Amino acid sequence: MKRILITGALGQIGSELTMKLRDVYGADNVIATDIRQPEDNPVVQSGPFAILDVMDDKAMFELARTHKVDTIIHLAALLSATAEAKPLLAWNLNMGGLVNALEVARELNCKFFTPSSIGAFGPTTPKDNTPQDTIQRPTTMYGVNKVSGELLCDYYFHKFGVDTRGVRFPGLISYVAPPGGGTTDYAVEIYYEAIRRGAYTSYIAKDTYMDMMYMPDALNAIIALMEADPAKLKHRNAFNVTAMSVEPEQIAAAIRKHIPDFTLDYQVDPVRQAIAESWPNSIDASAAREEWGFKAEYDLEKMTEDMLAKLRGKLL
Ligand code: AKB
Repeated sequence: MKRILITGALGQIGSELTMKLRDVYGADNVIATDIRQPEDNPVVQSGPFAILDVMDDKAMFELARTHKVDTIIHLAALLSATAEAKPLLAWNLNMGGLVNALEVARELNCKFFTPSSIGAFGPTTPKDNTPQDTIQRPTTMYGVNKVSGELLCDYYFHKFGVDTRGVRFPGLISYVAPPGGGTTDYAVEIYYEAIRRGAYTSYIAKDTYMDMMYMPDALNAIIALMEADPAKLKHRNAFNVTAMSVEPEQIAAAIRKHIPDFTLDYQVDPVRQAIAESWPNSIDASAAREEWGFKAEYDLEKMTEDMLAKLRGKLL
């Protein structure tokens, strides 16, 4: 990766990935784009930035061509709960944006990364230690988009030779930019509310296990996969990656080691609970470990300590 175009650069992943890639590859070599341009944002201030609607294929092509990019990281997408509320918009944006970005990668011979998700699995998928290659019959629009996206990326690799790579991200926990419209967002909100008021009301029920990962591990995973020797990749779109499988009470217990009187109660949202129940409890990341050395540094305890320290600095 030498000159990189990022879509959705102001989202949860993009806000941190852009800064990290600018550190590693040089600020001028990372062209950040999003549909809005808030002037006071570090992503906008720290290097090249352009407004881009990913539905505008010509604008995307022109930006990539004029900046001579060799890598596209396509992040712009609606998350699971929003996609369930607006399924047609989700189909149009998630699939339309992806095919536009793949076409630009094909025409300009770019490497390509886009994230898939644990949402690409469904109720008939084996729930525990979900294998890399298994049944994928998701019952959400987001999941339908993610499976279709994985297949489309594989298609562009086999048919046109585009160097497409991806991971199935679990819920990502971060203190920089909030996620929006996801099912796993509770696992971020719980930390903010622990600092703000020492209490949280979870919309996900007790005992609902989902995979999670701290953002620094997610960023390292993207870079490691994109830098991996292609000869070693048996899979491409997309690798299971995870750092922990947790349910709300376990996060609360980890928080109580730092905030002893933290309280957790529940007001379950049936829509997001149903989505969570259709996803795996835990996924198997051994293919990612074997093929490109994936490794997560943060477990629940280490992540909780860092999240709370960073949020104290940010919110208090
Ligand atoms: C969501 O909850 O929609 C995302 C995801 C797991 O893909 N965080």
